[in-house]
Formats: sequence, structure tokens, C-alpha cells
Amino acid sequence: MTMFATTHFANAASATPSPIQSLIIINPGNKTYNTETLPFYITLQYAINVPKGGMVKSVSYSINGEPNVTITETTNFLNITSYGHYNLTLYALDHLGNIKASETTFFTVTLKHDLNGDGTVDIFDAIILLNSYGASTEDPNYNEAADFDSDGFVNLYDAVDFLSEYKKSW
Ligand SMILES: [Ca+2]
Ligand SMILES: [Ca+2]
Repeated sequence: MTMFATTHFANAASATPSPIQSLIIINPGNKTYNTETLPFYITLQYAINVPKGGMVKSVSYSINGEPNVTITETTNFLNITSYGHYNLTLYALDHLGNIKASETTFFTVTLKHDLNGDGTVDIFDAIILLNSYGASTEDPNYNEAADFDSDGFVNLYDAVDFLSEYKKSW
């Protein structure tokens, strides 16, 4: 009798779909982050859809396939300590023991002046800078990443700054 009840329970549990309907990474995005200084911190933001009756026990993340880190108040950001390419996946554990994975987000953390994120500050980044040259924040070709001093204009000051970092790589 006890045996039957246990088996029945196990079957019922494994047949019950996860109450977590979706888990979406909002931040970081699939993009390139340019930074002059390391470590670089990226805020973790996600959306989780759990209909009434479902419960989320924990949410964790894995970066570049490394062991999962449970997200808490103090780990709700990524501490990036080296330049490179990263992938990030979130996992949510529900009260039935199911794990729901998010889509994987791919992002690059690179040198401030490496505008295309390929690891070297070179002519290809200069072309990106020139595409935005003379633009201010209202212009459609304004590129925030190329406005190195963040004054709202991509101009000679940014070009001079760019040349000082030319050929730098990671
Ligand atoms: Ca580059
Ligand atoms: Ca500027």
C-alpha cells in the first residue's frame, strides 16, 4: 500500500509540467560592452512568468558553462574581471523540482575603444568612429560608444583619444 502510494506520487510528479512558463534575460543584452576599467559590473535583470499556484524556489546563473551561482541580493550583478566573449544562461528551480532554462545571452566585454568588439583597436574601429564623426546626440548616426568623453558629440577630442589607444588589444 505504501509502495503503491510512493510510486503513484513519483509518476504524478514527473508528469506535472513546470509551473514556470518563461524565464527571460533582460540584462545583459546580446551586445558589446566597452569599458576602460576592470572589473566591470553588469546588472542582472530577468523576467519570470509563474502562474498562480506555482512557486520559484531559486534562480541561478551560469556564465561560460561554469557552475551555477544562485542569485541573491548580493549576486544580482556579474563581476567581469577580464575582457572576452561571454555567454550567460539563467536557471529557475520550481517547487516541484523542475528546472527551467532561459535562452542563452551572448555578450562581449572589450576595451573602451574597440568599437566592434573583436579584441583590437584598429582601422575597423576607426571606420565606425568616422561613421559617427561630427554627430551629436540628436543625430541618427550618433554612436554613444564612439563618444569616448560622453560630452554628446563625436568630434576631434574623441578621435585624439581613439588614436592614443590605437593598436591596443586583449
Ligand atoms: Ca576592433
Ligand atoms: Ca565626445
